[in-house]
Amino acid sequence: MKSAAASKRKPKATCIRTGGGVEEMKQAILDNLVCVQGRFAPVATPNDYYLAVAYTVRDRILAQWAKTAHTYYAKASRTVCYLSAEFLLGPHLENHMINLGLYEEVRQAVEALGLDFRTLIDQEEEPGLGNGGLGRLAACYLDSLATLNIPAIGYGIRYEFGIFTQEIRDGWQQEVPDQWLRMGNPWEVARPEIAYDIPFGGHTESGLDDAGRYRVRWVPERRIRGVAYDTMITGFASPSVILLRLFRAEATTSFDLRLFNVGDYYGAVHDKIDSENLTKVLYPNDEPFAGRQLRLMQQFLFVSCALQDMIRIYGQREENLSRFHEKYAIQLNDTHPAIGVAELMRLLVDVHGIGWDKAWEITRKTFCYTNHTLLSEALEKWPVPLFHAVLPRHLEIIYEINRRFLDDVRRGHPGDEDLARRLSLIDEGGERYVRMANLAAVGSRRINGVARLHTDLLREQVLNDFNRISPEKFLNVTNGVTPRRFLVLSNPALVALISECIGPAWIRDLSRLSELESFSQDASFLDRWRAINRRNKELLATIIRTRTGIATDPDSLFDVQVKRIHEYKRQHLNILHVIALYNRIRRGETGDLPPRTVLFGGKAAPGYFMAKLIIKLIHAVAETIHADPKTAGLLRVVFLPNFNVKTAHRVYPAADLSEQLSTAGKEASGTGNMKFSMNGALTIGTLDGANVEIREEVGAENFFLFGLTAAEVEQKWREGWCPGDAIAADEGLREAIELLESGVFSRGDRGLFLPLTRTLRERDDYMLCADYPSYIEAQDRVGRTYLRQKEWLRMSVLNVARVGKFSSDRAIREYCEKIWQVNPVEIG
Ligand code: F58
Repeated sequence: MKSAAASKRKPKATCIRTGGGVEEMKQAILDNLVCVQGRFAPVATPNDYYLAVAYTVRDRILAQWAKTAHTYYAKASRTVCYLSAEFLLGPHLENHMINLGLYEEVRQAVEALGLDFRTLIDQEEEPGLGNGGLGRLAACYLDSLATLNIPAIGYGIRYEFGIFTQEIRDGWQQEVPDQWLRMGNPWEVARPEIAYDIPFGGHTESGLDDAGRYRVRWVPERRIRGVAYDTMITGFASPSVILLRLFRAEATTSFDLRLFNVGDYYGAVHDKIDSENLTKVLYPNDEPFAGRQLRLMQQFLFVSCALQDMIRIYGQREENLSRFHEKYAIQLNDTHPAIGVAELMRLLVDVHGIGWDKAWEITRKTFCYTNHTLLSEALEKWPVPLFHAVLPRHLEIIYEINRRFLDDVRRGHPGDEDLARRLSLIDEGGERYVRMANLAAVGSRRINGVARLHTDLLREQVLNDFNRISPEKFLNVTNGVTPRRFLVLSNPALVALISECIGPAWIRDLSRLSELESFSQDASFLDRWRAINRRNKELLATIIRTRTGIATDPDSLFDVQVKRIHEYKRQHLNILHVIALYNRIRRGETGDLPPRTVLFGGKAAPGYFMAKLIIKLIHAVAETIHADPKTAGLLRVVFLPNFNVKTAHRVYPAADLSEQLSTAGKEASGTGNMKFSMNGALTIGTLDGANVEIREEVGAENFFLFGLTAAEVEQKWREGWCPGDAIAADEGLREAIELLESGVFSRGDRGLFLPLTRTLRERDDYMLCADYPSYIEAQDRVGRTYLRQKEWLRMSVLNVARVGKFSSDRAIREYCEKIWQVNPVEIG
């Protein structure tokens, strides 16, 4: 037997699965390479090593996840279920390293193995399971839920192909399938035992049950299985790890044995292939709404799986479902999961035998709904025949909800048939539609918009009638973004400087950035601030050069607009300014023009012709400008292809100017605007979405405002908006449009951009011509201010110091207090 002294001297046992030391992690990487991946070092590729590191980090997460799950189970905590058809997560590895506080250790372990850390990080394919703002917001909220120790789970769809990869050929967008799963996905755990058979189609039958109660039975035509895949979400410096549970469609039986036995092999596997198609691909349309059957089926599959999963978990502790709403707060991320209202009713009434009234009470107390758009063309409404073919029982339930709801409305507002018609869940003015926003509004306890202006407009316009009958349901929660990904991960040098000055507590409490204000006059601090921005621009310039071949000058003003391409976002207004600059350069009027690099990025919906033409326009203008020697050293225009989360990490920290140009009243919030400001870029923007609040926070003097207000836009429409007058009144605008029509930018082809110039001249739905003069004037102010570097830097620091409100932590706290009534839970 060893002596007590000897056993004390024994080094502490280390664990290569959970240990946080460099040596343990080095061992774990090599171990995973062989034992998990079946590779050996001499032939391992960078991707093999990336996977080995990912498994190493994942092990540490799983250990924490087990603790979190056990705590939530033991404490039976009230849980937030965030239902979203999209989660645009972005790459995981570095984010987890930061959150776990293991960044340096992992990096050292990787380097100790003789590997290049950056090469390895760059191997990761990002899960692009979203179109843009809405999906990215869901991902930011998961980060904050985990950081704040809120019991939560995200439910969504595991698309095999995420948002397409954008390639540019001859200036035109080409879509290439996104094969993010090609090399395997180390961040997910398949849960084949968590699977639900989801019915589709068929018909319903009704009758009395043994107890004499009226019951409806849905006899579906087919079933498709939804299988769970779990992705762990870590929080920053937090012990809790929450789950994103995504469902993948599979066939309920792999083979139709009847067909197989008669020798029809292909027929036998057809159903399998057909079923799996359901979650194959993310619909790449940001707007407008396209009523595709497959889309409705996708929505129902994940929502039904999610609700059945909640009922299963609830059933582990509770006997009957009468307190379901006490256990869960379900958030509908827009109307894509709104079918959940009818599905929960079906599960409660048809499957679990609860009476209608009690079921409706539970349902209404469970759901809350976030609206993300004011564009009427983007509102989801399904043709009744299509809806009936896919979900016949849900259509009956929706009719019944509607009948009772409209009875109430008529009792409260006798004689106001117009009101009842507008509130109805069914649009009956012509072809009949199911209105999903109305279903979500009726079935929810709270309804929120995503910025103050947006919520005000929701109440005044899109959901005005709901606001009339239930004003107490409405509230605003202005969006926020996670400072971990969009600052700590993307801009480490700035983060180091900030933490050196005010300590690191701001990362969990962004309002503390205000302590930076006192440094905004400190010359040596401003010098360091400038040097960091300059270095970030150099890095971006290298990326631009590699991807586009265009050389840009890091000393020029980096003027950036990155977001989905859409007419309402007005990338073409930006291009009109570029053309105006070009005209000035040609005339030699370059006096107060700082050198500029105008950078664009963003995808266009594949079927959106105008958006694709805007991408072509940007390329065409760039080509002409770059071919003219007069512009050398003064103006460069770049379209950075395939803007995604990974690229975003490089873009926001390198921007000087953030372009937020939407026509007032059109952009619900915007979140890119927050990411830019957080990294020290100044905003040129309209009073739209969250720009209003950003300007309020950073101070009007630190924001370049232009354009009509939402009320003025409305007023102009009422007065009869006529772009011709605005064009006639502004020489620069006339000149720019005429130049576009002259073929100068299209190798003499006068017709190429006519669809754009014609809409500007004839309709100008987004009022570019109305806002043009004030935009140009604001851009002139930008140029002049940029030449006064000291002033610019001071404004930049103040933007960062005052951006604290736009952390997703603040937003999630508001959801918890005002909407969900969910509290943090201590883990352990
Ligand atoms: C966006 N919506 C809003 N929708 O446009 C933006 O103002 C807001 O900041 C953001 O939501 C977060 O609240 C948006 O991104 C989509 O991408 C949908 C995807 C599914 C199809 C319909 C559009």
